[in-house]
Amino acid sequence: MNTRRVALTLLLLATWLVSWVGVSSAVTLPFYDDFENVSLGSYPVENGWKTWASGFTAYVSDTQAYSGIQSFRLHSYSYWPRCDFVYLDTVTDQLTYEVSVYMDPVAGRIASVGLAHGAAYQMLFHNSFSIYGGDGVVGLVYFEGDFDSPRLLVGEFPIGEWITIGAELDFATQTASVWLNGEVAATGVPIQPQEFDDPVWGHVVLNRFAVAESSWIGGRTGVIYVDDVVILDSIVQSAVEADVDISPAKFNLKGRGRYLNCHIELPEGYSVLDIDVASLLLNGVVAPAPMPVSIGDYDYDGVPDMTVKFDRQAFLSTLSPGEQEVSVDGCLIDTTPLVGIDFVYLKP
Ligand SMILES: [Ca+2]
Ligand SMILES: [Ca+2]
Repeated sequence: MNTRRVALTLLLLATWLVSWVGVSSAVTLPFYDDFENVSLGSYPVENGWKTWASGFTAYVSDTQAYSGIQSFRLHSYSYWPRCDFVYLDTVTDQLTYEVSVYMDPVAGRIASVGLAHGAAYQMLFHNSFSIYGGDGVVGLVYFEGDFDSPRLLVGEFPIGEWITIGAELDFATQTASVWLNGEVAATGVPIQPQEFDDPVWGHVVLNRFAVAESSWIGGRTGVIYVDDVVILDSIVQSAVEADVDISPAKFNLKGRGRYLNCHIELPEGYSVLDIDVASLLLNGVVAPAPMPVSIGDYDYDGVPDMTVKFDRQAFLSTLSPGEQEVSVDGCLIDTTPLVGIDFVYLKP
């Protein structure tokens, strides 16, 4: 089964997890919010969130959490939804979002998650998920893309459990892949373009990402919790896992040698000739030395490897004494991400 887990990929690319809000009112992409940095009981304004429909309340709570101990709690009011959003600083040709949602276990709940635009008193969702509490036991998740296509049943889930929903929107082809709890439910789903003319609302630009509790319809109120919001200005490609061997494997601060060797093998179906050498980083910061790479089979296992040289001192400055994991990441020439790890020892 094809799977997607943006959050896991993000952990591998952890360097920018703090790229929150700039001085403008829009959030920069990639955007990530786990609501752990917000004071309990406060509105997450510092992370870029804005209120569209005030419902009853919205604040960061520790009643439920998907990550850490806090999440964003939205509570609708009778006859009035609760809707909160972030402005996106750019509307790109590709956009991925993933969100974890917990719905309060009462029948009849409705939540919306996705791109949106504000019109009159409503926030209209597009390329978005609708989550229904159903009978309070089994919930249903739908995705709604372009206006002409029927909504898509993404899957069911047990009420009382967190779900993680996500979509990769490719505006160039006007199609999406959507998933629930890491399982891809559909690909090639027709979607609305990032800008279009609506017969009622005029020119619409999908530059907001919104979440809403909407079971206010009919005078009820409801609660949802939202956590681990991820918005990327690209489509996440599954990374190629490289087999990495750093030599030497033991380092001494007083040791000699200007360079170290990093041997990289790729899984079957990939060629080391396709590695974008300039994209490689050791421990997220050390770029390859300006030396030619070599292709061979240094470990005689029949699998071709590429040997890339890195500056030894620059690498040592990223180490701490003892045994430790070292990361290698980068991409192939076609931009497919590449990740790998090895272990080295630094003599204390
Ligand atoms: Ca959290
Ligand atoms: Ca080899």
